[in-house]
Amino acid sequence: MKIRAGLAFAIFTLVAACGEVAAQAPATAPASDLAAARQAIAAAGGHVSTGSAASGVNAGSPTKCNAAGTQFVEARVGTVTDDAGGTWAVPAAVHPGDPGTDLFNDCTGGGLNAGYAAQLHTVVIDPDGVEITALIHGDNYFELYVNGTFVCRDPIAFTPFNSTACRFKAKYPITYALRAVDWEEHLGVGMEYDRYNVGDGGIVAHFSDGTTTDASWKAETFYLAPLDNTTCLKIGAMGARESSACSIKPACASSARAATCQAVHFAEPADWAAPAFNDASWPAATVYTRAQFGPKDAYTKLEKEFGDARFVWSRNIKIDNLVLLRKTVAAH
Ligand SMILES: [Ca+2]
Ligand SMILES: [Ca+2]
Ligand SMILES: [Ca+2]
Repeated sequence: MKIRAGLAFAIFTLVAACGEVAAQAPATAPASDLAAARQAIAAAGGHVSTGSAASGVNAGSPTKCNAAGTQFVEARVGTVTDDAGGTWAVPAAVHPGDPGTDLFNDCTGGGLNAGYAAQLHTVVIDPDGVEITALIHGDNYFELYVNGTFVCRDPIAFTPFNSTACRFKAKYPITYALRAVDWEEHLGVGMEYDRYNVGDGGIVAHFSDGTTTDASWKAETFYLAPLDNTTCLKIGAMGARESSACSIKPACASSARAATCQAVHFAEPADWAAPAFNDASWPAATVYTRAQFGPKDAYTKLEKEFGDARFVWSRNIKIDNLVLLRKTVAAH
């Protein structure tokens, strides 16, 4: 989500690679390649920032867990400025709405919530529609929109991993839209933990009308980081973002060089979740294997409920950090 700011100039800081054991040489590219990549990204509506946000604010998530022993990291949202002076919430601004019903929450809940079905409430989108329950597990954060209307959001945007159920009433054709975020601790450069790990994303969802996440969904990325530079990002003929060539271990991914990491931002279309939104230019969702996704208890303890729903994301599960996914179901 783009917030307008006054004109500013990004300062590119070169950080000396001293004191790092087995450090990689900083990735470089010919100036003409760098300029061409910037031009292609700008033509597609993309913006580039360098380095991390100075600070962040809580992202509507817990500030601590009740139980000790959980892998808790507070979810915070920061702001970075791109090289044209625009500002961006990183990794993403969050919707302030309903956090749904816990399926699994070992932070502020008691772990597996076997009685979730009795605790659901219905978000009425179309009064003459059908009642559908969604089960969703995202690494790390999701928002669900149905027929353009917000239904629920993930109550824990970072860690520990959790899963959520939401119920709604909607009329076919139904447009399902998931806003998914791989959260980060080093805001603006796509990394987590003291070791500056390049985190990965992924989401799996099962709807009680039989709809599940799979390769029939569309998925496009809106925030990519960390990048040594932007030459790895290819822009397709219709503006689709292809980041498969972007290294999942960029040379800037360390405490010593994180200030040189770059990120690419695209504004989320205001109507992206609406049935009428044209997603023809969006690529198909990429399905990831169980080994690639590495599901935790929040999924594995509910594996039967998730059925044959697949783990999906856009084309780079590490570098693509804010992914919008859509699928329209004609009728049932
Ligand atoms: Ca979560
Ligand atoms: Ca993650
Ligand atoms: Ca990531």
